[in-house]
Amino acid sequence: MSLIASSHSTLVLGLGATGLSVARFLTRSGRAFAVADSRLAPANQAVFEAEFPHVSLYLGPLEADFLTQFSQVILSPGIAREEPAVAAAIAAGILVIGDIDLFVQEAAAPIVAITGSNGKTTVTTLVGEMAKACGKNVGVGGNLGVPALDLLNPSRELYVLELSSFQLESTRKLGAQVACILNLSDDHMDRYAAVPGARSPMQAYHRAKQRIFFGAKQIVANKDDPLTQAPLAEGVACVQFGLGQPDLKDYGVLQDGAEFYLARGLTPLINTRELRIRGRHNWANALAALALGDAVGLDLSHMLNTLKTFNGLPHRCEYVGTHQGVEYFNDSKATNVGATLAAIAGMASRPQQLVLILGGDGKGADFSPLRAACRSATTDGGPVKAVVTLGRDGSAIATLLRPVVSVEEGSSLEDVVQRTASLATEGDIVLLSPACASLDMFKNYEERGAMFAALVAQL
Ligand code: UMA
Ligand code: ADP
Repeated sequence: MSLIASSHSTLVLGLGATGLSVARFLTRSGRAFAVADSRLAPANQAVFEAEFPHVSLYLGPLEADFLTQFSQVILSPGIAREEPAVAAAIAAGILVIGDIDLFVQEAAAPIVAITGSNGKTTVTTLVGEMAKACGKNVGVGGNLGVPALDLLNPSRELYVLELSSFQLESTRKLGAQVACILNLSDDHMDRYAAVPGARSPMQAYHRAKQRIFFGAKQIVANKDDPLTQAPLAEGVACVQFGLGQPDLKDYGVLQDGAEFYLARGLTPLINTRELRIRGRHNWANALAALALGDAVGLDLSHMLNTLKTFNGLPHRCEYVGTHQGVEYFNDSKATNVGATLAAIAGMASRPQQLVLILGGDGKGADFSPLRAACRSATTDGGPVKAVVTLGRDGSAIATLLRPVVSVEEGSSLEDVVQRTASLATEGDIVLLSPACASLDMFKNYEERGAMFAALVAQL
């Protein structure tokens, strides 16, 4: 990659959804820039060339000598700061920031900032729906849906952003009105394997997530997960949520006989039976949404109405059909172990036994917590009747689980669905909750989930 036109001082690095949104933003702002991508033929090349015919595009392996010719680099989240050419540019004093930094400089309305290993999209969508129910002009996006810069509009009254650790790594000072890490468990350990100065990949991942608190005016933290607490919360209002009985002004769960209520302090707010989204992890998500909404002044009764009507999102413990008395659920968005543990716990509260589909690209995760969750219904009084594995890390998961539960290894998703149909009997549940990313076999988790639903429909 060599620099042909050296008149640019800003380089947009990466031509994905983020890169395009940055290019649009810089064009609107009248600022010159060039674009680069390490791939020789990125998928968005044609879109880019049609929309920005006069902007230079450099394709091919990244080189430090090239990056250091710019005064600032706007880095896409899919490229790590540890990538050698990027690390060299940072070491050489080049300003390397992300799209969220540009967003913050421009956004005039308060920001609700949400991160975590699981539940981000659910909580972000919920808070967005709550704000809409209150009549607010709200921009909802970030790591989900519309990239942050494409949400910018002077008429906005509120922004609700889902932020990934990849985005937060390159964000200097977010300054959110309220910021929250919902929970923290192993994810993206392959990306965080080699971060200089970190004791472990998990510590590097945690540090990236904690950047969400920089400049926050209020914090919402998960009482049940110490890693979600802000390190320097002094002088910053902090409200907690959790699944236990809440302290005054915090959010939690009150039990009255067989009934459970989401509550603030001693005040019950809503019976959990009134929620459409299922599972105790979704009680936690609803509590987080209430706390975040309250922090930006949303009206309680509108927020509670939203909880009563919000049906949840596709690919998250989504019911997709029944065949011969067996219910099939698509939780393809469970791309890490923590999400699968929550799905098993949620489903295990029902009397049915589970036939579980696991496997894909584990992103370097430790699968061992799955062993305790996958106790056999036949020999151990556990919730799982059988496991069928799939994909790159399927065999590793099969080897781990064989001592505790019956396991079969599938060769394709078609084969896996056929096997689950033979293993499950009337009254059982088949749950696709892979604990892995899909990218070894599918375009994305949506394609995996849609294919699963289609195969179930064909049974
Ligand atoms: N890539 C290259 N070379 C480049 C640039 C990118 O090989 O020069 C590769 C990356 O390694 C990655 C892919 O291209 O495999 C996409 O990277 P990107 O940074 O261009 O991604 P975008 O299309 O801009 O999408 C990103 C988020 N993707 C990632 O962080 C990987 C999207 O989240 C997000 O919706 C979008 O910005 C808008 O904000 C997706 C995601 O998977 C859904 N996020 C991860 C997650 O949720 O776990 C973090
Ligand atoms: P994210 O955007 O963080 O990936 P989603 O709301 O899309 O979160 O949910 C992703 C997966 O995590 C789904 O499989 C869902 O069932 C599960 N999940 C949702 N909320 C939680 C939670 N609070 N704790 C654990 N798992 C969760």
